[in-house]
Amino acid sequence: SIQKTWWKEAVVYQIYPASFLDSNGDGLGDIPGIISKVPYIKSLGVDAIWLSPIFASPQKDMGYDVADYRSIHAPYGTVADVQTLIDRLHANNIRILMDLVVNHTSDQHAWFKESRSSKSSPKRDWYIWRDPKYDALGNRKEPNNWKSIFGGSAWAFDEGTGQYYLALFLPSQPDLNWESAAMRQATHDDMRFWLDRGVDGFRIDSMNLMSKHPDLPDGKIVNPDEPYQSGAEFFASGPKMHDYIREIRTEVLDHYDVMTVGELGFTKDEQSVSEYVAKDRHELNMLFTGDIVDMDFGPNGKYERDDFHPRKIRTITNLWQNAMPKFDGWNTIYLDNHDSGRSLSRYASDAPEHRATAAKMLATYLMTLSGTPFMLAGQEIGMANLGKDYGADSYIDVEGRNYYNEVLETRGGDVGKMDDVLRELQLKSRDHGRLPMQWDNSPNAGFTVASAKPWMTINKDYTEWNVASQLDDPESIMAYWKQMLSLRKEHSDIFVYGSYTALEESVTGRWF
Ligand code: ISL
Repeated sequence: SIQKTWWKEAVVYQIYPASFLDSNGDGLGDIPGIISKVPYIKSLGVDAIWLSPIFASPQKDMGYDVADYRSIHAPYGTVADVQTLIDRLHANNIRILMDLVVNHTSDQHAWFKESRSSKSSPKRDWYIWRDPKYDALGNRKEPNNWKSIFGGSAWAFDEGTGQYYLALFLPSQPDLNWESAAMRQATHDDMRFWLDRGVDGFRIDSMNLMSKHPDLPDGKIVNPDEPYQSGAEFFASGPKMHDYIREIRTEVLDHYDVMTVGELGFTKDEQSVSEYVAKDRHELNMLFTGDIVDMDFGPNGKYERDDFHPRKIRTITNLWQNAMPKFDGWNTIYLDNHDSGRSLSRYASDAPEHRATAAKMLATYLMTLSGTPFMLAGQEIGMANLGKDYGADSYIDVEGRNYYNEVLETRGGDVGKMDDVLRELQLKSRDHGRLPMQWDNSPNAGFTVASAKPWMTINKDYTEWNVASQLDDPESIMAYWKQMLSLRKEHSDIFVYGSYTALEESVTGRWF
C-alpha cells in the first residue's frame, strides 16, 4: 500500500502575488495583502499555498526573471513581511511553497552582470556563452537554430564580449549553466536561505531545462519555413538532469521536511516521467506534467488552433493515474495555473447558465483523484477568462504579445488570421490566469482601492462573480469547493490513496 505523507494529503492553493490583494493602493497585490487574507485561505480548507515569485526583479516576466533571490520586489514588501506571512500561515497549519526559478536569472542579477563583464570573469561559465557562427557571406549567426519559448532566437548577442548567451525565454532571462559546480552551490545556498526561514518546499520552475545536451546541437527541422526550430530534444531533460536533482536532494532538501514539485515541460513519456518521481529514485515528490496544460495547444504551438475534446482529459488522467502506482510515484492534479486561460472557460463553459455547474464539475474532478491537487486563487469562486468583448490590446502578457506581434509582422494583412490569434488569446492567454482576485462588487472588485489603477484589467464580471456574494450561499461554487475539500480529507483512503479504475473505455495510449 501507498506510504502516507503530508504532502500527499495536501491541497495547494496557488497565489499570484500581483493579483491577490493590494494593501497599499498602488494597484499591485502585495505580501501584507496576502497576510490579511490568511483567515480566508484557512476557511477554504487548503493545506498549503504556492506563491509565484516575489523576489527582486525587473519584472520583464512578472518575477520569473529573478535579480536577487534573497530580497523581495519592493512593491510586494520585505523579507520581514515574508517572514510574517510564513509564521502566520504556520500558526494556522498552512504550509508555504516558494517558486524556485533557477533555470535562468534576470540579466540584472549580479551573477549575470559579472558573467557578461568579461570573457575571463570567474563567473563567465555560470551562464552559457558561445562564439558566433558566420555564414558564407560572413554574416554573424547564432551558435545554433534553437527557438526561444517566447519567440525568436534562443540566443542573445552581447556586444561587449562578442559572444552569444543562451536565453530560452526572454533575452533578459539568461540560462544558468548548471555544469558549473560553483554556480550550483550558490543556488543551493539561496534555497537554504528560504528553507531556514521556514519555507516548506519549492515549485521548481522549468525544472527539466536545467541540463542541456553539452554540444548544443541544432534542433531537428520541423518547420522548414521558419528561421528557428524548437530544439527541445536537446535542451529538455538533458543527460545530467538527474545528477543535479539528486545533488539538490542530498545537499539541501534532505536536511528539511519539505516537498518539491517540478515543472516538467516537453518530457512526456512514461519512462522519463517515472525517472523523476519513482520512489526509489529519491528525486522529486511530484511533477506538473506538461500534457495537462498543453491539452488544447495546436500542432505548432500554444496559440495554434486545436479542436479540444474532453477525451484528452480522460486519456491523460487514465495514463497517469494508472502509471504512478506502477513505480510508486506521485503526481499533481491540476487544470489551472498562471500560464494559461482558466480551465472553466477553456475546457468547460463560463456561459451564465452553465458556469456554476461547470465550475463544480471541474472541482469534482480535481478533488477526487489520487495525487496532490493544485488550485489557482479564484478557482473557488469560478473566475473566468476575460470575455469576447475585450480586444487584443487588453492582453499584456509578454508571451501572448510576442506571438501577436510576430503574426502581425508576417501576416498582418490577413484579417482572418488576426481574428484567429485573438480567439486563441481569448482562450489561452496567460493574462486570464493572472486576473486580479474578485473579492466583492465594489469598484475594482475589492482588489485595490477605487481610486487606484490596477496593474491588470479587472474582469468586469466581478460584479456578479466574487467572494462576498458566495460566502454565505450554500449553493455557491465556493461552498461546493469547501465541501469537496473536507470530503477529500475525511475519506483520504479513497480519494487520496485509493486505486483508480476507469469505468468507461480505458484509453491507455495517447491521442497524438
Ligand atoms: O514547456 C513548455 C511547453 O510544453 C512551456 O510552456 C514551459 O513549461 C513554460 O513556459 C515554463 O513556464 C515557467 O517558466 C517561465 C515563466 O514565464 C512561466 O510563468 C513559468 O510558469 C519562465 O520562467
